[in-house]
Amino acid sequence: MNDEDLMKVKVCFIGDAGVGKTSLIKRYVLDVFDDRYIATIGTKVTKKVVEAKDPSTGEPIRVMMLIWDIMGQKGFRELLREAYFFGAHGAVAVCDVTNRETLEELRYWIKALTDVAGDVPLVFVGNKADLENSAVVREDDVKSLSSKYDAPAFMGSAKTGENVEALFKALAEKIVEKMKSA
Ligand SMILES: Nc1nc2c(ncn2[C@@H]2O[C@H](COP(=O)(O)OP(=O)(O)OP(=O)(O)O)[C@@H](O)[C@H]2O)c(=O)[nH]1
Ligand SMILES: [Mg+2]
Repeated sequence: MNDEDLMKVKVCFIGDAGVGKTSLIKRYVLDVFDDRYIATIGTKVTKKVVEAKDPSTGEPIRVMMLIWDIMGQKGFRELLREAYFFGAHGAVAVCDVTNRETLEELRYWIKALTDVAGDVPLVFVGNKADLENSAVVREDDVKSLSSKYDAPAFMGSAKTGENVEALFKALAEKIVEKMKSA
């Protein structure tokens, strides 16, 4: 199959500044990690073909993801939401497990997204799970929020790579499932 024939979907990474959105995308696309923090200004779009399984048939599927890495500075959320979220098919909601406020803030990120893009499939990630000693957000905390949106939740780490592939696959599958049922 040519790449031109692939289903193309727009996916947004949402969550506060510093939670690790850029790092998760870099781990997935380039398989690298950097300890330095360089805040994203505006947005950066990366393409990657995600290999997953059709949830209804079990057949392998390939989805071309246009991954929108969005700046987490809250001051820009309302200002830029139309530009960022228009036409999104799904989103990855990222919090930092060492910072409880970043989990609470996800409600507002999701509201901004769904106001523009509608009720699109979501996947939740409690990132920085490698920092066990300073973690204040537990898997159950992330799950209790994600269940309100009927979304899967993962504890993950851009640093170790834990669950990074899994979260992209899970989102691809949710998006395909939703498109088929529409
Ligand atoms: N220990 C650890 N550090 C991480 C992890 N993911 C990201 N970081 C660090 O957290 C900082 C912020 O990561 P970014 O990926 O730039 O965060 P962001 O969400 O893109 O931030 P904005 O672009 O400002 O919205 C960087 O110093 C990263 O190295 C992780 O899984 N574990
Ligand atoms: Mg960033």
